[in-house]
Amino acid sequence: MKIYLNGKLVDEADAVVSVFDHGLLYGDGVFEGIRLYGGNVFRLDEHLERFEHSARAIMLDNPLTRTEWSAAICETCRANGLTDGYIRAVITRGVGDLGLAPWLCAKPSYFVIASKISLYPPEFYEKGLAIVTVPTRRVGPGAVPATVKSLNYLNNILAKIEARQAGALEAIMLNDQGYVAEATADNVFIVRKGELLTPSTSQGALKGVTRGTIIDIARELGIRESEADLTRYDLWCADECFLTGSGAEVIPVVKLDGRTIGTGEPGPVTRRVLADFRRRVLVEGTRI
Ligand code: PXG
Repeated sequence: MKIYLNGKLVDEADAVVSVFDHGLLYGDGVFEGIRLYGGNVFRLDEHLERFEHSARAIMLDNPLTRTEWSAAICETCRANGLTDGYIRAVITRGVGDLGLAPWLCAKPSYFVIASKISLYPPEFYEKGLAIVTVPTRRVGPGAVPATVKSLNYLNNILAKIEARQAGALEAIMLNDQGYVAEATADNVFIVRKGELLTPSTSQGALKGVTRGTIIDIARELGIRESEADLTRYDLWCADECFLTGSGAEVIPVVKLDGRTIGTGEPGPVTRRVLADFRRRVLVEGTRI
């Protein structure tokens, strides 16, 4: 596998970063997870905009322009002969001292990995997931904003472990006020009386690219949609529920905290948006 590292393509074995890199020492950096479908990078511009915003929010110099990132991502896909896969773009604060001081890191490190990802076994797209709410919370707006896709995923990782300990594949995370924020690497939607509802970013949700795609799909299909403050009760008593993310795409949720959601099977609105999402990823995108 070829990796794009600090401006050039190198062999995987040579794609190494220093133990003094602050991305490793402190989780000081940002990333994007992007999908490639049939030789098209899905919503690349939106991912790169979020990437820029994440970097700006943590005052991290972005070493490449949007055009340069786009070229680097496409080049890495081509170099690996990929037509379908998962792309990870990362910027770290770079190599520094054993102290927090980011200003002592001379220059950011940056890289692109183009590979494969498989998140949930296919049968769960048919029958839906049974998930749980976990104790670990999404951070509030007073900390690093949840809209920053930073290299520190420990809250989400703890949530994932807690879900697994409860026998579930995924978790609902609440914010510090107890409102539903999102899942560990996915946004959450419910359907209530035909309307799609999803938490706003101010409740601790990442501004997911897939979430944005679902909102676009809903508008095109004439399905009412809006952002809403949701509690666990709203999810338990929803007609339908599903999660969205670049990895998971659109995955139905049929049970939360032991309560069956709706009929206990993926519902009609979920199936409709899932089908349209799958159609759309094949026709939209940036040719590599
Ligand atoms: N919330 C969080 C916390 C995420 O990390 C999403 C929502 C969904 O956003 P997008 O833009 O993907 O619709 C994410 C995305 C991985 C992986 O490597 C993580 C994500 C996406 C793809 C793969 O586990 N997170």
